[in-house]
Amino acid sequence: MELNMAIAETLNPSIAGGKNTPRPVVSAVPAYSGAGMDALRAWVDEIAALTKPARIHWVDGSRAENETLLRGMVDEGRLIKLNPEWRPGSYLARSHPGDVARTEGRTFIASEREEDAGPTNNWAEPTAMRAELEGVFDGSMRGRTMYVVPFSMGAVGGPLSHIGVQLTDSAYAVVSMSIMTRVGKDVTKLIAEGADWVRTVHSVGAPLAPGEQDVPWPCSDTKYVVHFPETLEVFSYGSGYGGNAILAKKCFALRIASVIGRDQGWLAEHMLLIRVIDPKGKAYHVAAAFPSACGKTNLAMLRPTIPGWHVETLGDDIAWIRPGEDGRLWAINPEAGFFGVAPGTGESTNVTAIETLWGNTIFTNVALRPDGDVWWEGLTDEIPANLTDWQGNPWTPQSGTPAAHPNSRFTVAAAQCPQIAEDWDAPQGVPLDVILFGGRRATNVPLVVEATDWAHGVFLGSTISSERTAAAEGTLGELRRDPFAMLPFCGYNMADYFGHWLTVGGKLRHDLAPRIFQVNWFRRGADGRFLWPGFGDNSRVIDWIIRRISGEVESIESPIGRLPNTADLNLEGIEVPQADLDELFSIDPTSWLHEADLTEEFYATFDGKVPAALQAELASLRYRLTAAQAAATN
Ligand code: OXD
Ligand code: MN
Repeated sequence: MELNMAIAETLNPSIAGGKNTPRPVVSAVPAYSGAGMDALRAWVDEIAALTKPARIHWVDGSRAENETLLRGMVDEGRLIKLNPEWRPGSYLARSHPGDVARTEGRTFIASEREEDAGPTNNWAEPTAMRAELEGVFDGSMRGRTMYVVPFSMGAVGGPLSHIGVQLTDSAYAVVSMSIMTRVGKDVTKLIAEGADWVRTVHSVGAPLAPGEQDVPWPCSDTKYVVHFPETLEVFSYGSGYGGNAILAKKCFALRIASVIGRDQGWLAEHMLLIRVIDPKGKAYHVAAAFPSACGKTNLAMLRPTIPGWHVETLGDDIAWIRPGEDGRLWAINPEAGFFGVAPGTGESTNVTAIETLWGNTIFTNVALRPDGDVWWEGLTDEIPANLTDWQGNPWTPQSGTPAAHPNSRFTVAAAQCPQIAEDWDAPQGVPLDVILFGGRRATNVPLVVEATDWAHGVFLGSTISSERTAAAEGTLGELRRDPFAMLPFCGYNMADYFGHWLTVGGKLRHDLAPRIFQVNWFRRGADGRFLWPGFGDNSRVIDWIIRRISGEVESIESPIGRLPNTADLNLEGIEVPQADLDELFSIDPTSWLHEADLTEEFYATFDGKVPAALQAELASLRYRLTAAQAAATN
């Protein structure tokens, strides 16, 4: 597909890439000038000289351009247009069966010093990695269009925002980036005017020989997702899927931004962001970190079951959080869309998400209905007849495989969410009142516990973990550590990251710092039953938290933090037996001492770098637990 050929120009011959490589045809270069623009063009030329695309298109972010791209992808068989009667402006993409998720094993932090990547990241020596990448990217875009995608995370030009450019040979990545970020010429203008920007390069790694027939989802068996934190660059190769291709998301807004935040005194977090409005109309802002599969999107779009409470969505995945001059923490959602997991999202679990997906959505790897709409497990109780599965094969419940891939996704603009806050993209963000850390724990961790102070809250964040739920993922019941839900997303040594959290806390006004709580919706009774109904009823926990920070209710001291008096929980309209409530908050000092041993083992993996303040938290936790154990046996 040729875009905007009327304004095509021929590229600087110096980048033609040798006698056998025809010069790429270039379209839609914005007419800005200045040193910033020169630097951008020089970089585009440099990457084009390496990757040797047939065409280069500068994305202007216009609606017409987006429509041309989508139409082209349908014509080329890369997207299926859904029936506009059910799902206007929406498309289905089917990935290669081997390209269905982020590839953590092939994700690298190429920092100068190995210890700056830390034990939770794959480290690569940067000079050697650059040489390796030059090899794999050499000619990787042959026969394809290289798109130049200028994007802003946060409102364009906002005080908490950052900008970047993604070069990609995937039109799917371009249309996805256009939903997930603010893409357009106004970003290029900022670059031309001298703004700092992050360089990201993406290739699906499937060059086309002349006349070669393309496939709907090109990708490569060889994959790399490499971050250079010192030079703020990302190189991703071989995958067209999600976080491997939408480089603004996990690669930039978390891994690279966490490094920028470390250096500039702010936090890039894997957190949802909501505004909770109490029955008196007072608004509170809550940021919450949850590992995958812990109901994060559901909480981001919570519909409280208790009368009088409202939740407005601000973000579902990432928050950038900065101390303000007023001594509070201010947060933005840097993204512009939701890239959510489809399976399990349904009328009964997340009606807001379902309403958000009414149209203008790109679905990937979900099932197709014969009427041209989509379906996935959990969307409806009833399974529609004659489905086509995510790989394009006829499917029935007897097929023995899921109709939609378990990591199938929807990509949709945040603005389509019916409960999005009116000011969700306000450049200055919102002041945070509460930070939540959650995991999926069948045992030990109570429904909610309040940190005694900031350092204790950081300690709680550093110990987030979930039990492995299936033998295939490891030993059943074994803890999978996911501190701050950032394990795969922290761009530097996580021990330094814990220290950075302590430092940021030190810059806040003691009385205005957000209060930190740990939550666990997933505790089970001895009979294996969930003890807490979850979903909309999680608003009852938020209600207690808000009344707690407003000074309306007292808490009970326990060895692991402050617990609610169960009589203070608003349980009107639901039946939770007192025995279940007691079990939800029961603390067994012996198993908690074992938990403390596991935390010590985890901390030991950081070679003595875990901050002394957190070691002190661990020591005092043990002291309190030992005292409680002694009291229980006396
Ligand atoms: C995501 C993730 O895709 O956290 O958001 O894995
Ligand atoms: Mn996420």
